[in-house]
Amino acid sequence: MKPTVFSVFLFSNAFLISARFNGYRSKCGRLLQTEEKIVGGADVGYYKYPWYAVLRTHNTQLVCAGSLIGPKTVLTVAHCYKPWFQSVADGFTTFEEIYEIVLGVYNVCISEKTQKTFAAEKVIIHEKYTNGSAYHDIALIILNGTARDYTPICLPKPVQTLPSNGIAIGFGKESHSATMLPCNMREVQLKIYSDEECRDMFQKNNETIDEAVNILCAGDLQGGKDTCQGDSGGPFQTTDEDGKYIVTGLVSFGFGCARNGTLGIYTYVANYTEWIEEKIELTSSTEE
Ligand code: 4AZ
Repeated sequence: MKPTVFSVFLFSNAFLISARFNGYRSKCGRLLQTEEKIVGGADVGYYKYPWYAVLRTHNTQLVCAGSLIGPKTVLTVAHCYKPWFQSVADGFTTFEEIYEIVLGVYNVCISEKTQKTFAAEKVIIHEKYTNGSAYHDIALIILNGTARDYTPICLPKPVQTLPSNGIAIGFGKESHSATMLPCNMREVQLKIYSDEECRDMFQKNNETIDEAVNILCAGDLQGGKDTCQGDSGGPFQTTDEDGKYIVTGLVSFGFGCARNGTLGIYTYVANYTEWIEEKIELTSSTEE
């Protein structure tokens, strides 16, 4: 009996591995059209990034964002839930009830044919995130339906070689003082700074950072290029050697927006790849 059991086990394992390799997530990181636009704080021009998820409270405009990483999984930041921590603790609401999740968005002000709205079946906030903390700013949303029609963005490998630039996308404010959000998705190319430059930037802004390893600093020390309010949770993307898009960072916080001498702070996703995989596996066996 034993050899049979053993071979069945091997077979099922091999099957799982090949399903993983050929599955939905292996097609990650491809733009909808190959046409490329010039970046630098500009309208992306067309429905281009299929993994971008808009998080909005019911019947209001966009509040936060996320990235589709699996057929039912959206990656976002924990601080998008921060205003509701007390209401959830008091039993007035649940994290799941707060946002509706819209995929297929280029113009957030209209109802586009490509758009589809989901509800959250489950929200998983990083266990080490504490209300108001700058660290472990990461969360997962399990959707109430499958989003297989939308291409996910690729997750970084746990050990990632960083290029010198990345691209942030979103519907956030176009300046710190702006009162309106743009309708069309915008993108900006940002420089990636070293941990040392990042620590230095914190110090110069009279802040300290003890866990710089889990964050990434990107932007432009000269000012003028940054993410801002409304961009939170969205991806800071880099491309790999095949041109596939990777969610290298998550828009987390900053010192105002685009100010000279400041950089934007992004959750460094590579350090959470295992956390993400573990949560996805626990949530669903059909994720791939
Ligand atoms: C915000 O308020 C925010 N410049 C997000 C990102 C940055 C600043 C503020 C980075 O959600």
